[in-house]
Amino acid sequence: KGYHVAIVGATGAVGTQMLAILEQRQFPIKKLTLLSSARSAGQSLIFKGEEIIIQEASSDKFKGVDIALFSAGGSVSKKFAPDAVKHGAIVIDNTSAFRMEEGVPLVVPEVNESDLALHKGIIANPNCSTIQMVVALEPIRQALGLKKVVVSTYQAVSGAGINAITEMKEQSKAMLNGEEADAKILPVKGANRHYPIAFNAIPQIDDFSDNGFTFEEMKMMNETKKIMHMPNLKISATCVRLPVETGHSESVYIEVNESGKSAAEIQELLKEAPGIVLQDSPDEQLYPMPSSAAGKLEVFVGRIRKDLDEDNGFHMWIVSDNLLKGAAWNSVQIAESLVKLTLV
Ligand code: 11C
Repeated sequence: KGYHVAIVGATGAVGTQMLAILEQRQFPIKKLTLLSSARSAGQSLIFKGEEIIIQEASSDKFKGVDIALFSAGGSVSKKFAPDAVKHGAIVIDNTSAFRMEEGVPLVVPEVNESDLALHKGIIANPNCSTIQMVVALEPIRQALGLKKVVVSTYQAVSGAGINAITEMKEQSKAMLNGEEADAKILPVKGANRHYPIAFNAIPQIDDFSDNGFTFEEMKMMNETKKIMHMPNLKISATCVRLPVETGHSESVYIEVNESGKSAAEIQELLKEAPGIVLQDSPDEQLYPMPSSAAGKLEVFVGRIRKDLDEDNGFHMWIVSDNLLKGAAWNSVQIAESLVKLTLV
């Protein structure tokens, strides 16, 4: 009883978390297929105490698969996701390959679960920094309307993969020993220049587009509009990488439609909202931090303040585990929604 689930990119930073979450949530699985590049094929991972050998991904491996969770980079998704769909699988894709395609639902269950019904085989999982922000914004939009969003991110290195974490740790050791730090990965693998992330802050995540925004910033802006069904939302993003292992943080300024609201009213809205933990008590120095959010499924919100000049303006601080709610958990949550809505 249950579903045949495949994970593509099983050994990656997100893939290993997918495996853990499927087990933790007791997702109904009758068979689990783990796929990867040729490099990791032959290795094994443990699921529910059982060793599963990882196989090299190829089109025929999707025969009989009900749900395929992809997290092996956009090019792998582009190559294999259509094949998986042809073989009858529903693809939940954690890459940016199909997110902005018309007809592909881009889903955060707390916000737009009903979009799942429109799927034609592929469902896209949004970018991690987008997901945690829309979870916090949606209850506010529903109650007060949303006019404008200005976000600055403080993103963890695990967003760039396991090798980026290793690089940060090696750079830190080297610098503490008075040696030069070697940088090969960040800000972007194929870039002309690399900078150490240890003891640093890098205002570049992904490549630059022609308008001066990076693709990470463009993703946050475009994906938010699509998920929230607000094509005319005024939104701008600045994305920055910090030497934090896991947990993205965001400073978010919003303007709502309704005037005369207080920070306490925003707190009340978020306290009751799904997937959110309010951590907002300055007297007790209680606020979200990556160190306390890492390993948790929820989105943590605090530092809610009313702007001093703009009556409709509010500031807040949003933190979540970028590998869990930002990736693996949101993907598995989509799978759970598909089961609940009998769409699989
Ligand atoms: C980062 N947000 O932190 C990126 C990683 O589009 O799924 C995820 C990129 C994506 O580097």
